[in-house]
Amino acid sequence: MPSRFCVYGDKMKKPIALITGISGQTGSYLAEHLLGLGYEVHGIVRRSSLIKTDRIDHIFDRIHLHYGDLTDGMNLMRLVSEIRPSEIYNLGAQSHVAVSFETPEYTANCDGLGTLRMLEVIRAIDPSIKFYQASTSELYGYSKSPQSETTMFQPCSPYAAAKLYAYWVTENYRSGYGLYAVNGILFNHESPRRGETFVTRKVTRWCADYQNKKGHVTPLQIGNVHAIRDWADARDMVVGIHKMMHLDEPTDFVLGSGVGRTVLELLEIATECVGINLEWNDETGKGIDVNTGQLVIETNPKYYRPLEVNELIADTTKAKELLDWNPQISFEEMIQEMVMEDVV
Ligand code: NDP
Ligand code: GDR
Repeated sequence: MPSRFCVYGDKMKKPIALITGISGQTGSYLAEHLLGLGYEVHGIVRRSSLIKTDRIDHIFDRIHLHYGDLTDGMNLMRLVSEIRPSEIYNLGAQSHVAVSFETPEYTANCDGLGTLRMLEVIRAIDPSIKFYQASTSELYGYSKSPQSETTMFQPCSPYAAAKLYAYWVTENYRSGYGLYAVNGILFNHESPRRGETFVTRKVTRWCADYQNKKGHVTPLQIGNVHAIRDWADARDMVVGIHKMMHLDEPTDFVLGSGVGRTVLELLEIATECVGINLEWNDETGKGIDVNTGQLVIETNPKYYRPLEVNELIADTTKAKELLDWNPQISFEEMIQEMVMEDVV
């Protein structure tokens, strides 16, 4: 059996990328994209009692995995000094907004201080290493949409506050120490590899279950159906992420589809894929299938958050102009693919 983990010393003269969060949704697509561009790809994975490398198992013999953690500064220092990457993509994070209300201190440590640790490691070891920070539209919080690189930040979760700290230290190390460090301010992005507790995948998995069990399922439990999000595809995003790392001057970019949709629209489009004709009643917080009269969706306060971001829609003018970046995969195609992924 080949080892999933790296023995050092197999350096080649090609760009070397280190990805934190390589086992996550976007990190896995980024690893594929960079391999396709001829990179030597390294990734940091956390030790866990169960192996969680499903998203990268198909490329594990082409990448180099290292045990590590963004909360462990000495570990990051050792890994970067041994791997000597030319580019670091910092995608590792406690990435769930609702969970950040339950684990705020850990979220701050991983998402906020973790970024600072990596920047300090670059400053100490080799300031020519380029750095990408996975910033987020959650930074905008209550600010009016559409949001661009110049829109005011008003974070309203421990996750967003931690990411705001990470955003600013990335900017500070760029302007203060001259690092090539960029913030990709990405709006929501999804795919068949999306984590199962984010709303798109939760909905598409339920739809697939409905199809697999011929409608014999309990109603989907949902939170705020009126939130508006800009959902793009993770595979389009990784193209833009890489482009941001190859400009004459480092600068921050917003990436998104530019279209806002409510969670209710997501529900309508996803349920239609499995033949449900959804009729939503806002007063009761329930949705029925008009074709059969079956109760298919109901609101559950368990999924409300202490604070909610109402409307996030990307203004991607800068990315279109300077990166020539245009997403290719439509929302409808993506949702259809996500539903079909779980249909057996
Ligand atoms: P995922 O939750 O799918 O992946 C997160 C990754 O981070 C996983 O590989 C996870 O490993 C790893 N990780 C978690 N904690 C640590 C830690 N302490 N040390 C090292 N690694 C850790 O997220 P996405 O792929 O969707 O997102 C990637 C990044 O982009 C995140 O930083 C997220 O906050 C940000 N982002 C995401 C957006 C989206 O819509 N997807 C939009 C904007 C920003 P493990 O498997 O062990 O948990
Ligand atoms: P978000 O994604 O918080 O935008 O963060 P999520 O899919 O969790 O929520 C999107 C919206 O849907 C509403 N919602 C529900 N959400 C979940 N998870 N479960 C439900 O049952 C449910 N019902 C309604 C939420 O309230 C919210 O308004 C994602 C993450 O990937 C972050 O890491 C990233 O920074 C941002 O996107 C941009």
